[in-house]
Amino acid sequence: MKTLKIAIQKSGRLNEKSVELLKNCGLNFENYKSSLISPVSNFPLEILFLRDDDIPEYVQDGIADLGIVGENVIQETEVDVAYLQKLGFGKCSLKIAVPNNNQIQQLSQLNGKSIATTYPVILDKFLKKNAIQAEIRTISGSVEISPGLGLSDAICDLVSTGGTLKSNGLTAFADVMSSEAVLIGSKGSENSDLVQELIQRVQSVLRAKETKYVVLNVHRDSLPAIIALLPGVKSPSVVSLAEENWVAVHTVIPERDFWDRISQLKQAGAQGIVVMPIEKIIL
Ligand code: PRT
Ligand code: ZN
Repeated sequence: MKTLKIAIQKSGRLNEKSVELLKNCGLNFENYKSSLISPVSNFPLEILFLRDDDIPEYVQDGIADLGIVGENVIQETEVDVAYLQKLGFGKCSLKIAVPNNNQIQQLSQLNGKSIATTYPVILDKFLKKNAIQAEIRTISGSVEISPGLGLSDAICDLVSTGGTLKSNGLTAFADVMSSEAVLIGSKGSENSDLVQELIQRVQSVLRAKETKYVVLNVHRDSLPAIIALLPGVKSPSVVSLAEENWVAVHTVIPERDFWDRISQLKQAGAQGIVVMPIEKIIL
């Protein structure tokens, strides 16, 4: 059987979460910082540790069958790959920002101005789409200091907490793209059974992260009200308790509106609510 290869970031913001995701998929491998390649002992897969910028091309060229990388890097490198699954981590936005005291508040005011970025391809498309004629200054890092140094009027950079912009006296005023880590594959790789097996494992881990397992006790009289609060769950398990007329309800609740749902359940008579993480949900 062919051994698959998956490329992940060697070190940096996506490394830890990528390794954690693969381990949660039940894959056994050593995560030595020094090695470039690590075999998985219980699945026909090898893990390649690379710089994130190289991952899209490795996958496009089929050197790696799969990769985990930010959407921003995929768009910037303009590769032809298959998007297999959004992964919910590494979330950030590519934004245009200007010095706080600057009068620029609208895109049209960027006409004739210069913008420093490490994302010239994405920025160029964005400016063309919005009919803005601005000069793109491509630099390789520390974009946020360039207006202060007089190198550009504005910047276009990734933002997550906004702390970097703030501490450099910059304000974001336009969103160019939002990004998160995604699982990509070489074109056609999704037809492989092994790739499908891996995608299903990844999805079962992601699904589990989005939900919590909840067990609660309730008097039988309040049971219909409790069940009405659990839409989407066709038939929660209802187990009789030793105390007459009391039951335990087992169900799953989405992480999204978890606290609202729990307080509604309490108001409807739920007691002794126990919440547990779910490892995997296999459909
Ligand atoms: O060495 P290698 O080339 O592999 O890594 P790298 O240094 O190029 O990338 P790395 O590890 O910094 O980021 C990897 C990926 O993480 C990016 O391609 C994005 O998809 C994603 N990501 C998520 C981010 C951020 N959030 C982020 N905040 N990448 C970079 N930043 C930087 C940003 O450029 C700015 O300098 O963080 C600063 C802003 O952060 P805040 O929190 O202050 O807003
Ligand atoms: Zn990089």
